Amino acid sequence: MKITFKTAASETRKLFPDRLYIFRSFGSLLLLLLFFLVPPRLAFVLPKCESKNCENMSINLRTVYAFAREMYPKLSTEHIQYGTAGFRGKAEFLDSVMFRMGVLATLRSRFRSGAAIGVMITASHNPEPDNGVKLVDPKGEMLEASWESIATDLVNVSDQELEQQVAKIIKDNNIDITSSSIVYVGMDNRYHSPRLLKAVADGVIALKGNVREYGIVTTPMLHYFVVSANTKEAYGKPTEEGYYDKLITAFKTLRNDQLENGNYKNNLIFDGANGVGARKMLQFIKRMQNSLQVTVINQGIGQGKINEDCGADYVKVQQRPPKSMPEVEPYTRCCSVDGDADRVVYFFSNDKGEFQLLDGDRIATLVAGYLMDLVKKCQLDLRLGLVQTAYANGASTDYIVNELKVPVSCVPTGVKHLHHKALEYDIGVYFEANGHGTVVFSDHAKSTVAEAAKAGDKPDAKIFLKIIDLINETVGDAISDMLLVETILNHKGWDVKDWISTYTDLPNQQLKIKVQDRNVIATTDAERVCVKPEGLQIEINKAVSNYKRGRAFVRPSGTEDVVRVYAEANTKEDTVSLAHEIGILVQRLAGGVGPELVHPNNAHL
Ligand code: 16G
Ligand code: MG
Repeated sequence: MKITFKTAASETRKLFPDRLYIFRSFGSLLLLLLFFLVPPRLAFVLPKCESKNCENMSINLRTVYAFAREMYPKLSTEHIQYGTAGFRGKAEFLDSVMFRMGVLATLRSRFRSGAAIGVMITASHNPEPDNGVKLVDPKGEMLEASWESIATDLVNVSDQELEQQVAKIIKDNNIDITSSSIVYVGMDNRYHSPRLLKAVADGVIALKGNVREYGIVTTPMLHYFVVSANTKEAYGKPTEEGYYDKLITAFKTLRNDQLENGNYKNNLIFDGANGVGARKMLQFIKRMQNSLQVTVINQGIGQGKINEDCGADYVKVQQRPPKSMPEVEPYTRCCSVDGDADRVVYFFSNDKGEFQLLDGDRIATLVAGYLMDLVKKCQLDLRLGLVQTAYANGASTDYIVNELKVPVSCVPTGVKHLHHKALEYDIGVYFEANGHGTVVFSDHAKSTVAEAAKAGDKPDAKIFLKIIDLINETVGDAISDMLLVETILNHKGWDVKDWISTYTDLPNQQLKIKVQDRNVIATTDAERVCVKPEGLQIEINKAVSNYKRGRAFVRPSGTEDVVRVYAEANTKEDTVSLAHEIGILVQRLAGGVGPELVHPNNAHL
């Protein structure tokens, strides 16, 4: 078997000309030598390889331990868990985690008969000192749930136990360790990402796997590469240029020569969160030849830190514009993406200077309404459904049910739950309120649309086909979603005023409550009902019943050590009071720590 170890993309080199990198490559060479010299302890030798893509070889698991001990020792004994966003934490403790995830991705690739597996190094919307890692399965989905616990066990064993643990994974999953494998690795633009990428690559090498490094890319780009490779390029070319080409060709065709239409103006402010999204947007601009006029702010050049006072999470949670906003006319369309560009939200200021948010729910309703129209215009027999989480604003759900008349379902937080549910429809639109989402089309839907387009008598079917091309189905993709929103607004001749007037959001508020152990909270019914601790839901119901259009729920966070509270009601004042009441209930009944919550109206007392 060939061992390929491509160097990181030149972009990365330019940005991070660090000697450590060279030193570490040298270190890897030494360890590779060791690979062949150490006496085998746990060696898997298969006399004959069934696969065409591999040669007779032995894998010496001692190498995994040797790499770990010499280069990626485990520095922390704190137990960490593979959650909705993979592993996340302070970058200085992640080297050993990354190395082990390189090992695991190789095993996973072999388990999935040599299909490409992705490893993305990013901490998304977290602050700059954090980093993280998540694995991408062959069809572009998040790592299968049963392997999340395998990943958790693998990163938590000591260096001494590592060799044994890897052997256990191989045995338990009946993995042909000599078969071919390929791991695709990408990273965001945090300064520690290249170091961590090297650790992942070394994990792959320790098992004689193949690795392809994509350098600095957005999370959705990496998903796209994985799916493109595994579909033998039916989805697209698994290169950065292939990605731009696919989206831009579809976007330009859909726009045609009509750059402005009705109230739609061809200008957009794009907040790149000082992350990789800004960098890639600049690449898009170069290639789009003004079919969309974009001004990129928070480009990540100079002092700006990733996600600091900017980006989709900041704009959504703080309900205010990001830093570095230029003076713009009221109602100018603006959007913000997060640090790894898999979320997007829109916003603008009205003529009173008030901030207005168009979040994931708004994008979902815009997209679902538009696709529903296309289905009707083309007279296609396709089932369209929309998937939301409990965080979706009640007004958006009412609008979907009563106005759009689209079936809607609610699932627990986390992309994998939404994605999974969306696959049940011919056309599944899914979005979290935080701007994370996309559309998935069944094979049946794609072939139905393609046939209609071929028939030639339905111009809308041709548009529909290009819309499918414009969407990155593999996962929420901020840039693809943004191009889709721009296309729909352009086709409808809408500005932000038209868009926001479709329905009126209910005021809503979120709180974070610190408790001794957030796992004392257990929920059911897509996190809308709390079943533990006993009695809490009864109290929540009582509180909610006092507020007109009141709704509230509590859930343990999957990414932070807190319990999250969500409340909405008819007025801002009611929402604040309801959120406060629920927060107090959590503190009292679920082991709150720290001082009791103060009602904002009494904060000055
Ligand atoms: C992760 C999820 C995101 C979810 C968020 C909730 C993925 C790829 N990301 O970032 O979808 O909204 O967690 O965080 O699934 P929380 O559990 O801390 O509220
Ligand atoms: Mg993200």
